[in-house]
Amino acid sequence: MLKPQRNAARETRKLDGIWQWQLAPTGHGQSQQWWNAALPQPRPMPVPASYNDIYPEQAVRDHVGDAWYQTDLTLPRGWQDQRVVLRFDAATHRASVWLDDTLIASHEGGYTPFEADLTDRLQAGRVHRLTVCVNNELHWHTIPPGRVVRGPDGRLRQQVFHDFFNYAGLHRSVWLYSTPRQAITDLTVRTEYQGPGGTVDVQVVTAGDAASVRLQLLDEQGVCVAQAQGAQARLTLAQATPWQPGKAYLYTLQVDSGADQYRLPVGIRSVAVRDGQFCINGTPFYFTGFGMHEDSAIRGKAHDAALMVHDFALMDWIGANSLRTSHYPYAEEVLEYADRQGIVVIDETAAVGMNMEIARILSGARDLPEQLYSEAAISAATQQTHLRAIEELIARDKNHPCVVMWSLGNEPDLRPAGASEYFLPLVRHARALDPTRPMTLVNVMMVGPDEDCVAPELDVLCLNRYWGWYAEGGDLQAAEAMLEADLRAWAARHPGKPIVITEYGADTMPGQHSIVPSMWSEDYQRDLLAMHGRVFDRVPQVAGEQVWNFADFATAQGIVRVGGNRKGVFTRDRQPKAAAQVLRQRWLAKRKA
Ligand code: GCB
Repeated sequence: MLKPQRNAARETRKLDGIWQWQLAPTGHGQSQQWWNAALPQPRPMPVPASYNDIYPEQAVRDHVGDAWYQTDLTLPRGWQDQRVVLRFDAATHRASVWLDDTLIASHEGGYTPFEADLTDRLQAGRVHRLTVCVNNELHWHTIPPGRVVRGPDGRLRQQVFHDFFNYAGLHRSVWLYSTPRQAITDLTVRTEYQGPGGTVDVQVVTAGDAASVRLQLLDEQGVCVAQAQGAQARLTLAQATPWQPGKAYLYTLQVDSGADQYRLPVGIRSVAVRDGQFCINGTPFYFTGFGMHEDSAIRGKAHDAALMVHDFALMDWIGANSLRTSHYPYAEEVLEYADRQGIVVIDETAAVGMNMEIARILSGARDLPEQLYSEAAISAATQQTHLRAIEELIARDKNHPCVVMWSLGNEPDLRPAGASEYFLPLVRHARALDPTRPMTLVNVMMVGPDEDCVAPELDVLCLNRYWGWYAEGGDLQAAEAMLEADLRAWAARHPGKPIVITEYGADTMPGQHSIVPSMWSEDYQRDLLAMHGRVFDRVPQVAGEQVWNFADFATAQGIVRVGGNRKGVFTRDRQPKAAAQVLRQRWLAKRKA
């Protein structure tokens, strides 16, 4: 799916700003047909934003159900003869959209875009009413899964099985954009770098005449270095400048179909797993960086350009070369920026929380179903939602050079019966959609190397490890031995597969100090991360380290969280904890090596 853009053939208009907004129980507004008129008792709500922290009210923060949004929509001058599309970059977790009294779109999944074609629906000079109902409920068949229960006082409560706050709303931009009627509707590029040359395979989907499509590849100076005619072509460069981690080079693919145009940044690079190493452009790559979250005060999960640029600057400062979009697809702007900055991305679906042991701890629920993979829990319906989530992720992000691996999910329990029947078809489907990128499914500590039934099908073993925190807490000496034995067992069981530690860390209260190893202190986090670095250096199969987490982030309330998850190397307002300096020394040294 192509991101809207402005060029000689296309226009864009963002509908971001202050919308009318009102909460309602699930289905209440539908039964009263709230799209037919102004919302009954609206309040102002910024878009994009999570609505949860905008008003200081528990009923808003912990709302379970629908959130209605409304604004005006007019056809911009000069768009009458164009194809006109309305696009939501993200509505969490699902949405229905009405133009005046007509339902024009519905979408499931909180972190990928969806569109409605409004061609010939908008009348010049008329003010149309745009109404959106966003629902935040998570159930067993949704991605991520969750459960809505009724509390003793009769109110609904959302139980989440994952460790981040269930922020909801219109999290990303809303666009109206125009294209010519014979539009370019999709574009796929696949690149290979074989120094000094490279290739760019292009496939264009257009409603117009495919034969008249003209492709030009421009270098950063705007000089055309390769061209071809037709909707499918290979562009070959005898001399190519590769896209490299920390040293991004972006060509521009200019597609001209006669009627329509599109300009796509293209990084020429190869990704492959070879001889147990993760190779970018044929050179072994070692991941340094973080599992992140889209999370900040007040705006919650909304995309914010200032925060993003600042976060990337902090990553550069600390020597990070990569991030994982834990635990859902991030805003496309993040991937575009990573493309430009040369930051390597592991791109993850929102499949997090398929694990009863963790769900019990995080949700406090004592009556969860006994069988994880069953009709009562993670079922064939969940698998269908998951499949669509994978399709939408790949459709959106396939052209980003920064994306070097797909992560199909985080920490599912793979021990119970039904796990391989659930996951293996997903791995195979994802591979068919994109055979060019390695595939992973992030492993949880409790599933050992012999129990992980999906690992044999994966290219890279991504392991989340909490030695020194959830196990051997406070005892770094024991943790060091356990971690090393653990990694060596994985290396022995799965030779030839690179291991990336995608999580390790310790909750840390800034300002807390201790001379002897003490959990929650800054000193403990610093020493725990340093200990992990020593172990990683001793296990040759380790191909990367991503600390959990970049910054402190909001979670549901509970007895294991103090004002959220505190494993950030930075605080939620992006101040460094003591561990930041230790990581910086290690990663800058690796960057130089
Ligand atoms: C994990 C999860 C992550 C949690 C983290 C923690 O294994 O993948 O979502 O936030 O542990 O801090 O417990």
